[in-house]
Amino acid sequence: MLKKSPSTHRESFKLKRRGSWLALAASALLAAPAAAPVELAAPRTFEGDPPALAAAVGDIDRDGDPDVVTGNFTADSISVLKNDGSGNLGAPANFGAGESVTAIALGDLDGDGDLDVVATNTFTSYSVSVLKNNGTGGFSAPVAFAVGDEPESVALGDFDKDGPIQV
Ligand SMILES: [Ca+2]
Ligand SMILES: [Ca+2]
Ligand SMILES: [Ca+2]
Ligand SMILES: [Ca+2]
Repeated sequence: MLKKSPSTHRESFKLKRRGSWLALAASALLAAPAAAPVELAAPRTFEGDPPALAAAVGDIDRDGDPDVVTGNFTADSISVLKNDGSGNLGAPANFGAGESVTAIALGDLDGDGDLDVVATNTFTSYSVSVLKNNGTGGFSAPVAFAVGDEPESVALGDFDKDGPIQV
């Protein structure tokens, strides 16, 4: 019976390894051509309903591209700036969101598939307001829920793991 000597075995193992390293290097080169220049476009500015203290990104109108929502402290509102699909944002559509918005979060609170907005109301209200998405990026009047002193941030999650999202 022919038996491979340990050294031959090691040689073939080395060769196999070298082969896979070469393949790896080749695929890395193919995946990221070193000569491709990275160009950053000049920043563009889109305005909400100033001053906007908070911003969140999500596909508000469910057309596949990410839109921007701002929370507007002085205007007591949120602004929805829809993405035209090429990274340009449209004029802000403003929706009342309760007094002195300092933070916002997006999530499907009512489980109908679209992103709703939760906004914190801070200056005198100490509440969070929920604005429901009508499916195309329009929002209902805010419904406020009292919370503790001066909420300055908000997070959404299914804290009790029963499906629906809590604030
Ligand atoms: Ca969108
Ligand atoms: Ca769009
Ligand atoms: Ca929803
Ligand atoms: Ca909805």
